[in-house]
Amino acid sequence: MKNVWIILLLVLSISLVSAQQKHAPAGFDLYQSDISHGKIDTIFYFSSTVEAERSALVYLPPGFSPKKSYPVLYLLHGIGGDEYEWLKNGTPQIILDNLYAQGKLEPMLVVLPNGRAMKDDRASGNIMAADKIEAFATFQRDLLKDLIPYVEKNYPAKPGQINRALFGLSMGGGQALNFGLGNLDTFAWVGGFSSAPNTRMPEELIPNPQEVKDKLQLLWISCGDQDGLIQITNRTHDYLEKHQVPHVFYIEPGGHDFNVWKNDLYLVSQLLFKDSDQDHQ
Ligand code: FER
Repeated sequence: MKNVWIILLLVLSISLVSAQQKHAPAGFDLYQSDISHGKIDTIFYFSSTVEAERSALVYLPPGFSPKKSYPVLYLLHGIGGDEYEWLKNGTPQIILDNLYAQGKLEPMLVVLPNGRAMKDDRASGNIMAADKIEAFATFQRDLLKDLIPYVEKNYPAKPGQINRALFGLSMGGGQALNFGLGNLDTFAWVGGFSSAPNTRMPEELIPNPQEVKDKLQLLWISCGDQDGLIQITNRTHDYLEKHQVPHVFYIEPGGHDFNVWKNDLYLVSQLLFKDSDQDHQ
């Protein structure tokens, strides 16, 4: 009988340690041929915002069935990227396939949009040009009025705020925080990875802390400890802490690159669309 208790205690302590693990294990982003794989669609939607046809990618989970319905994660790219950036450099399809194989994810659709809402939305020429930066702000309207309605009409997406997540890296992190916190009736799961200077100042971003507390399931802000933009994540965190808004604040080893963002996706994806119990930091 004593042995049973010792074994139980051991199992409990191991699971507690692994629950606190804050870094993806080796191999999390390596393709495995012997598991089920998701599928990537390219979609074309008419944007009334840009007055042009625009493209985005949709990753469907392994075992996807049009007879089921799924919550949706919108995952945004950075200033030098487009709808292919995550796929090429972050391999979300591999990271998520591996997590699905381990039963660690709630099945979801992942939409990879182009967050530069203008006619020429390629990351060419001067990516810092004023009109291109402006297009990252314009994308809010495209996302809300054009892309989300297209996705929800053409895919078996579960409707409602509770079934929409908005995350992004750098410029996309700023977009996710600005648009997500500015539209609390549309998104319930919001976060920025290494968010860029397009992130609104905290007082503007969260004018009503109580509403964020009431409406969000998850608010995540993370950044690499060697990232020159860390001050933006820190200032957001300081404000959230001051106003006692629950959020995950995660400073991890690394710079402004996909080593950090892949790890963020690995961690965040496991929290989405599940009962949340946010860290109070
Ligand atoms: C800036 C520095 C970085 C800026 C944007 C970025 C708009 C974005 C970086 C990225 O998306 O990786 O001053 O201003």
